[in-house]
Amino acid sequence: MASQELKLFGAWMSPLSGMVEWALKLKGIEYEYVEEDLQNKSSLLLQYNPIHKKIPVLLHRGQPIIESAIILEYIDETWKENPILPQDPYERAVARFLADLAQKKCLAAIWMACCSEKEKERAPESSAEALKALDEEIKGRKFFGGESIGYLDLRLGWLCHWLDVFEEVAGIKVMDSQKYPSLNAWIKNFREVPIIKESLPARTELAPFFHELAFIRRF
Ligand SMILES: N[C@@H](CCC(=O)N[C@@H](CS)C(=O)NCC(=O)O)C(=O)O
Repeated sequence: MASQELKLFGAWMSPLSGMVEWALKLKGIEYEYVEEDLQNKSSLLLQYNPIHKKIPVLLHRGQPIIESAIILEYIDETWKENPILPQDPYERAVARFLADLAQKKCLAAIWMACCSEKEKERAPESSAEALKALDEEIKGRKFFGGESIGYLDLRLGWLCHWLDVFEEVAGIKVMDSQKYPSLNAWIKNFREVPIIKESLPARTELAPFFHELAFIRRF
């Protein structure tokens, strides 16, 4: 496909635009990447996502698709090669549930803890429920998708690189490798997948960026 038919508006530090890129690469789809400055959003981003004004936005044949989880499903439905979502409806439901649980109970909680002293106490307990469920789910498997990465692996991509940065920024620890050994093994396996490994932003750039962003949000 000609790349002008498919454009991704993303940002280098975002695990969500990273996730969309991983999905496109896994499927071998050509696309044009447009880096957004989130402090000074382009008129195109505001035009394509006027409600949330956020990345990622996928533009396919001039039509914008918004919300990273919806984009992931759109990609899977549009390009059938290397399926991302489980074929079984029950497995699909479980994968969607766990991805949302982790995002709401862990990612959102740790980010709030980065920005507010009060939230620091709440984040470990809130995260524990989600991390335990994921640890149970991945037990005995290399990836959530089986032998290769799939929907839940992609949706949990932030766990393998960003969680540790947010823990540093918040000054708390929620990921305990003793408590969640299977999930911890998954993090190592996932990071080793070439498409993921090659694309992870440098931690030396990610950490200062989120330290500064959290500092601004605190005031
Ligand atoms: N629910 C949205 C969240 C998107 C989101 O929060 N994007 C962030 C970057 S990771 C953003 O664009 N932030 C800019 C802003 O909030 O102004 C999704 O999953 O796509």
